[in-house]
Amino acid sequence: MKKYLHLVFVLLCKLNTFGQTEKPNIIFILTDDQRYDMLGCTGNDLIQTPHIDSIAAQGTLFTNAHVTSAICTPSRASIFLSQFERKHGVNFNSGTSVSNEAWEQAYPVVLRKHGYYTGYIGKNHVPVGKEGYQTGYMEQTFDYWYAGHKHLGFYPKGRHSIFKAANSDTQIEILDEGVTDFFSNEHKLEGAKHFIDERPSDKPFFLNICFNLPHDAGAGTMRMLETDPDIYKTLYRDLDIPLPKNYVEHEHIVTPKLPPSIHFAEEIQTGYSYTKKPDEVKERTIRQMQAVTGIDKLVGNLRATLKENNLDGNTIIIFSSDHGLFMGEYGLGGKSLCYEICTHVPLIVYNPIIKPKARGQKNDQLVQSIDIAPTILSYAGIEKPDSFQGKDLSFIINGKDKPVRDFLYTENLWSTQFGNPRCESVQDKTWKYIRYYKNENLRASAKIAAAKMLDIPMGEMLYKQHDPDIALYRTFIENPLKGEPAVYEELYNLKEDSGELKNIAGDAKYRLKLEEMRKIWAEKIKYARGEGNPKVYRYTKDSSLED
Ligand SMILES: [Ca+2]
Repeated sequence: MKKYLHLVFVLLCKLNTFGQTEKPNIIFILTDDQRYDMLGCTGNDLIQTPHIDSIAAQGTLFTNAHVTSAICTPSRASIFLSQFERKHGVNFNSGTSVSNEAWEQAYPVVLRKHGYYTGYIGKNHVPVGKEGYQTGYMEQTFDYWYAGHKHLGFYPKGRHSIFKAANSDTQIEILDEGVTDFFSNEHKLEGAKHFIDERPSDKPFFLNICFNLPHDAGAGTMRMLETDPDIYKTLYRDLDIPLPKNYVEHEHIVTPKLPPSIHFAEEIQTGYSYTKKPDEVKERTIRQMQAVTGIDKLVGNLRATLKENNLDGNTIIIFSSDHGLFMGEYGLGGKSLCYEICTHVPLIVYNPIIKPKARGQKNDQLVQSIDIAPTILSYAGIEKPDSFQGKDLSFIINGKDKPVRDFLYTENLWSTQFGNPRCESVQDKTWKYIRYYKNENLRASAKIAAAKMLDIPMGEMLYKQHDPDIALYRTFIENPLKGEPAVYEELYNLKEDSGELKNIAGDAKYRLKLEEMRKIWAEKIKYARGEGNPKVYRYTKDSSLED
């Protein structure tokens, strides 16, 4: 009997076509600036996301998932490397790129080394290799590449030549063409880069699909063109869009959320000034909802493609966002701070082979974006590199509920002319402590005034990185560990105050709790920093036109 079974197994293996292997195929969809509440399954009653909701209904929705840094570049680097920013050392203001040595341990590279056929479609916002975005190094570390570095815009053809031959004009539909091309294996899509002639039939695949939406760099450039799919023209426009809970109109701000001495809120990039006016917030909300519904449609197409190709029974789908976004809560716009609106993201994992009783679960354990890579490697049967700082979540997805960690740690090191202070946060399900440092950055308004006076190009003045910036960023990393004092602290009871409205750090009643949280912060920041020098290269190119 054993012999017979073995024969059947061998025959089955031989019958495998692309992706039908013993190891699961894995697809990871990452959206950009999508808040936790921008899905039907996370409680949004207005948005239509049936396909993503269906993945959640058949898999695991993590209801307490947080990123580690709430801004594109460091958050995405953290996901790739399973490291806190304080360890990997790459941000818009760091003047650095991920070194080849560090990238060797990025999870897609590890998957490829272990026999996975790997693809990357969409937006990349992590500079990798000696000349970062310029060299094409990152591209070559995937087998299939149909992506652009930095922002794509809503109409990517004009911004990235790789997409110029696409049939569609709109971002989501262009990326959908890439997904179709990846699965067809006919290499028909002009522009897409294939680094091997065709996919080996006996390999499992990994596909990363990364959007530049609902990010405002995408949604803000929507033009409701005649040629746009209807979703982006008419959907949600007949609804009465409510303002976010805790929204404060700019002119009605009485007490700023943070002291003006540490948070220069007026220096925010103009791209986020729409949060000042209620009508503009509603317009941007509609566009974001349209974009997310467009992404949902792509997810529906993807699942249909998996089914047609008989891959649906062995393909894990993961969905998350790189961080959240203020839409005028507390009178604020943008992101990067340690508040829930910035760090709390949707995280959904659907694995078709898990037991029925583990399907459709909502799990509130404390999980982080750095856990995605170890979870992927675990399902792929690959040991995680020692450099990883995240945890394998597969036991939860498989139906076993137990704590992953005692506290979440998040941080903001993107402290620049645009006014945000450096801060770190630790939290469990009830208590959250945030710690802020002196903000000595030169203000954007001063740079803009000087640029105007001397006719210096604004991009050079605001977005160029120089060697001294590298040194400054290193002090941001190291100084809190060397005793730099906090100049402001916040303590919230998340169970009673999920909106983080009432800072009780100064309340004598919570003195002991505050002291306890400070101790936990000291422990967690040390862990986040890790040991040794960061594995980065000097990369003092323009940081980006926007974050
Ligand atoms: Ca982002």
